[in-house]
Amino acid sequence: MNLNRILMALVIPIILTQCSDKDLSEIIVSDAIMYVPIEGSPMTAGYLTVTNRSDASVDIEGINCDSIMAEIHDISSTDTGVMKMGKMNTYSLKSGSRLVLEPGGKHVMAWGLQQIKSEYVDCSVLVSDADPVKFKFLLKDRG
Ligand SMILES: [Cu+2]
Repeated sequence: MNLNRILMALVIPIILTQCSDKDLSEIIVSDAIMYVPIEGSPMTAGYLTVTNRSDASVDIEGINCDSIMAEIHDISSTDTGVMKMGKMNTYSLKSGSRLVLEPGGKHVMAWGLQQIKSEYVDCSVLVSDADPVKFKFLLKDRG
């Protein structure tokens, strides 16, 4: 995982904000990268940061991508120390705080990327009682 962290640090952050009069335009997605799947693998992982610059808490409910299937996953360990992952429950993101998805922790799991030939994948973070926050994952090869 160390190599992944080094690669993450080298990626130029992509900050995509939406032009909107709503306060929730202050939900910012940054550093969104997704790894191209290893050959023969149906799935891959993506990482991003969601920052809440609005004055209110917001509930992050998940993710939706136009061309692939994706879920936000959380990691937990059982009593016997076995790591498990599953779909993240609704996450309350307080005003002024960040939700960081990074290797070894919460992450985006994606399926169906094999056919994608473009450099980016269009996705949205789903926020309760608000429009989805659109952003683009930059596709990266695993180094
Ligand atoms: Cu996962």
